[in-house]
Amino acid sequence: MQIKFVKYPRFIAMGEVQLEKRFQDYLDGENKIEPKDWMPDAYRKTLIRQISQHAHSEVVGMLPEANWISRAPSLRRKVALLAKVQDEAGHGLYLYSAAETLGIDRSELVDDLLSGKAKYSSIFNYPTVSWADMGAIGWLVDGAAIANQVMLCRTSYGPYARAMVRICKEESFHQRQGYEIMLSLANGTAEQKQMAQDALNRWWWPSLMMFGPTDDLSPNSAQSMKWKIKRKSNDELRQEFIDKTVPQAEFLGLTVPDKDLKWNEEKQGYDYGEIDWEEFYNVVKGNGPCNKQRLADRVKAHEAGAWVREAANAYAAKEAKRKADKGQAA
Ligand code: BYC
Repeated sequence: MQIKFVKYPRFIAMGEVQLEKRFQDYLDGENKIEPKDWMPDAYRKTLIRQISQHAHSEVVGMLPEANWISRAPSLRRKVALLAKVQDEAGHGLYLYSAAETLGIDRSELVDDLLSGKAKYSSIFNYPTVSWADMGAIGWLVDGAAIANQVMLCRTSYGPYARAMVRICKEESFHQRQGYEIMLSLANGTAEQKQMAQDALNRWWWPSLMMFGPTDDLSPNSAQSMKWKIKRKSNDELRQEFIDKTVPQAEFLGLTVPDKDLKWNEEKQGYDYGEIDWEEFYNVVKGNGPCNKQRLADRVKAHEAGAWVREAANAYAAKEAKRKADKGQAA
């Protein structure tokens, strides 16, 4: 039998410690937490932090690719890239909605992004300098995103898990879209192949950084794993991504830019070189190559969209009044 874990009325008399124990037992029984269920404050805060950072990443993630929509080399490529970028806007919206079920207002989350207070994925602070970067982003960045997000389909918070199922389906198309661009370039002229190699050289290490710091230096991981928000650790996911992606690079005839990359028969996985964590923390702190530009672009887009928000609010107020007047008349 499933125990529905609500604080009231059954558990209202319980102390915080008892509630937390019941909460953990409930999670250990592989049950999902839903918005109206009781949850520790720290669980709520962790989810708001992670889901909103994820939403911001999707929204900022549109910028490096949007740069190439008007320069895609064919109508087919343009349509696919446009659809991908639109999907990312949609992912941002599902995720902001999931965060709102935890009792926070979307405008507060957006303000935190625009003021530079909130984090978003480090990967989107790198420039997209050639068409091959669209291939590398789809293949590597969306590939890394899938590795991370498939486990989030089983995360313990219901609205986040359900949003992730939908997002992952779309991410698979994004990854194929990117890999297909890489395949065409790798099988094209020597110059095109070189473009693909150059993109791999620049995106490989930042893609590995997407998984976050190593497990021993990840302050949030232990608790998030206990609460089953995260199902696999940063290092586990990074390893899975490398093991899946290296053969794909070989198939393309491209070289992964890591002289220490080597198959390890015993662990049945690749050993890889040291990640430049100084670069990672520098980017996360706001000093990456494009941080300032990305935020300025988001602020500009938000200001330009003010009239849409105002119109939607005016319409909602008008509808509410109409319903209230109708109710009074009845
Ligand atoms: N960049 O204790 P840790 C996409 C922060 S969007 C920046 O391991 P946690 C896509 C971390 O937030 C991809 N910051 O944290 C979109 C924490 O700081 P705070 C985004 C990072 O949360 C468009 C601190 O470092 N995916 O797929 O347990 C086009 C310590 O880290 C990063 C998601 O957001 C980073 N790379 O684990 C294409 C997935 N890494 O908050 C593609 C959901 C770490 O304590 N998020 N930090 O100040 C997660 O799964 C987890 O939040 C992370 C980090 C694995 C990212």
